[in-house]
Amino acid sequence: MTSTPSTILVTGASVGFGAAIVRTFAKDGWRVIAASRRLENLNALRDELGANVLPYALDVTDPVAVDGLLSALPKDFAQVDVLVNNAGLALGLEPAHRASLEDWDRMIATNISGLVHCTRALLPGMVERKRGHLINIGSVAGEFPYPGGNVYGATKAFVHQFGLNLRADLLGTGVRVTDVAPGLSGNTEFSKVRFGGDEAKAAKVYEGTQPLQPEDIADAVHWVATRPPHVNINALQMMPTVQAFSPFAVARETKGSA
Ligand code: NDP
Ligand code: 8X3
Repeated sequence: MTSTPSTILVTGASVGFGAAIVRTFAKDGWRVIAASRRLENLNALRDELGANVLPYALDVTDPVAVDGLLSALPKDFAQVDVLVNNAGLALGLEPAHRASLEDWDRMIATNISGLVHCTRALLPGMVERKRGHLINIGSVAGEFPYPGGNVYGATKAFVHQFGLNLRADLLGTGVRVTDVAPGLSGNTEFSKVRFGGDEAKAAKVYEGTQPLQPEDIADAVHWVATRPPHVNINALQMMPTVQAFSPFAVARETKGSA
């Protein structure tokens, strides 16, 4: 752990990566604000880990709720050193011309606007204290396109570029920014959410693989957060060993077709 007890705020803390990140930092003695919509899950984390975990009901798509976040925090938790912008989701895997516009809007509202609003709310305090770290959960989907990844992948490309642009703005402030970009990861609700609650379809995504686990991502987040203050990890991309890249796809006319 770093020299003084530090405070971390994790969005999307109720399950998956977020809950694992809460566990890792709480066990390392940090004060942890665990934020997401499902308060009962966050309360269970507090019961499991102790009073250094503060459950906080938050919908990142609600700008008023995000704006009120800082002033609502108790004094002990109000100086946030690390913000992990983890709340996010993918909806659907349809090609762009058949995808739901409503799904697209919700991904943009959560993965982009939610992340931007949380960042804007906490950044001034970090700059004032000359101490802070924004850790954004991107994805390999932000760099590598795949069929059906359309808006989801584009939101994660935004996460990556926003982080780099923040670094340009924050030069000289001491505030760090990192994009942690995982690939195929199991034991979360990600695919269940993507497929509208269809557990069987979600399970197929991981069949016969050994995907990354939430603890692997929590470990990476902890590592980037505990580098010495003069070290900024710009991006950390990770995949399970069973995942790699495909060749370019080429559409060919069959002989005889016009
Ligand atoms: P999960 O579905 O397991 O967790 C998503 C979390 O986000 C939940 O805690 C959920 O909590 C929260 N959340 C969703 N919408 C909102 C909202 N409007 N306001 C606040 N919290 C919200 O997914 P993962 O843990 O797998 O994913 C976490 C992040 O990692 C996401 O950004 C995802 O895109 C990214 N990612 C996932 C990968 C994977 O393969 N699993 C790989 C690469 C990146 P609640 O419902 O309680 O609000
Ligand atoms: C999640 C990984 O490959 O399902 O960001 O888009 S993927």
